[in-house]
Amino acid sequence: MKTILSQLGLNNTNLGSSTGSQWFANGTEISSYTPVNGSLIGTVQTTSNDDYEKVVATAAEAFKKWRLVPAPKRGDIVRQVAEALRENKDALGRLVSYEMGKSLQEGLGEVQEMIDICDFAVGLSRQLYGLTMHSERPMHRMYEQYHPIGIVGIISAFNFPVAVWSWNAALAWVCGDVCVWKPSSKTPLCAIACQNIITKVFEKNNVPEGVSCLVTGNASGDLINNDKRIPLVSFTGSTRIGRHVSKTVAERFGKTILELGGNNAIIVSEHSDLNMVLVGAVFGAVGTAGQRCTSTRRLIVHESVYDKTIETLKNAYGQLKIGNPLDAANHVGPLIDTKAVEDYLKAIEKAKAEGGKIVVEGGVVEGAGYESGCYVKPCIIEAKNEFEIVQEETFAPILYVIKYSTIEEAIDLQNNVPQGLSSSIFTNNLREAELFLSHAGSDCGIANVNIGTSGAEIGGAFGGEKETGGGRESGSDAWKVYMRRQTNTINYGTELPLAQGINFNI
Ligand code: UN1
Repeated sequence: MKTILSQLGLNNTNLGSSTGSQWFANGTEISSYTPVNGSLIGTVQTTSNDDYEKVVATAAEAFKKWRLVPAPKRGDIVRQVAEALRENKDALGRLVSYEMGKSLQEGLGEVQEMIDICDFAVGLSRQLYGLTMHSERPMHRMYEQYHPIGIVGIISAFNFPVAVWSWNAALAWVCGDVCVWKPSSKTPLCAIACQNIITKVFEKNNVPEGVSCLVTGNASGDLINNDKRIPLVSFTGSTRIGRHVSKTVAERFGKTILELGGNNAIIVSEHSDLNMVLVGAVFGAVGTAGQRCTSTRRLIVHESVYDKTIETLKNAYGQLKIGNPLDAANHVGPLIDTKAVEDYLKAIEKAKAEGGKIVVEGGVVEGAGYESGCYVKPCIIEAKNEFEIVQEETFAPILYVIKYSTIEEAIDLQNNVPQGLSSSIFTNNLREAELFLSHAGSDCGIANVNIGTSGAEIGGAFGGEKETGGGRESGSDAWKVYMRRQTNTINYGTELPLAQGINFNI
């Protein structure tokens, strides 16, 4: 790990506020411990109010220059960011795995998502299309343009410590915006490593100081939320904090992109291919130790295949290896910290108290190799959808299994939670699949057929409805939120006819 940390420019003590080449350090210190073995990886000096001022003032100046760089040129720089990420994929993937605790495969996958979104953004930099419209008046032309919006505040979560930032930053940069990133205080080193990678590329291209900024420490989050100089805040995290971010930013008429909790379900139809269900459901429930927004939390199973599905799952869970996520033999790594372990244990107790039946026993794993106290057993509980605990998102590998009889009932159960991020159905029945995707089907931002709930590709817009917050990031036309839209009407005639046929004679 030592060589990896030095390759990524990380020391024992790191500065946590940056505008690019410049770093500031006047704040308090936070320590980053790995959940892998509980040891200290390094400390970070967080952002003081003064540091924050310097960062945002530099970002505001940088925006004035960056917005004038032609979009395809900005895209070319993002292309080089993708190259730098390719070179650092292994090191950064390992750091993600070590600091956050996800398996190395998933750590590498996360860096791949960063590369993919950069590639996407490069193409986008030659598009950013607006429409042209036909004017109702003679010798008039109408069209719309998308202009850069300004400073984008990005507040990201520990579970995807690098990818979610890149979804925002890569798009924002090609759109002509500058970014101020506040990463999770649980994974600050991943953020500093990214800033180091970016800075090298930006310096080489004489990108103005302040196009990519970093602030750390939880106080910085609220400074961003309240900052009128920041027209857009993209927040990923819990519904509870998201509600606060949403209100605070709305109060000053800022815009938000909210990616909040999920309570994602897979419907297992009697017409499904159970082998496929197995991979989708088990990866969905235990991947990233159940700490993805898209993790599978509920399995809604048709009564005719219920017992068989449970048996198959039990067998699969019996094979799962829990342990050091950097060891490729292990499937399940640790939770992020011991507080998350407490929440996991409480959720299991609550499910039992509400009448849940344990199918696969949970618990904390102890002994050699598990000294951090963060390793837990993925568990399965038979439950009812209306249980209070089933209605909540617990960021841990707990899978609730629920029985259904008709497809309409299954869709109702799937929709009947406060969150609306990801959903899926496993079926080979065309009618069921189409019903699930129809207006009367899943109410989520993501609805899949014969694919699990997690592992979305970057090409689609990512996000969800209801308490998930309604934001969309990543692919499709999610870029539009990072720009301000302007409608332009041009009169190239010699008369000034008014719209709506209004006569105004003077
Ligand atoms: C998240 O958990 O915040 O779809 C993002 C997925 C990943 C992204 C998850 N591509 O599971």
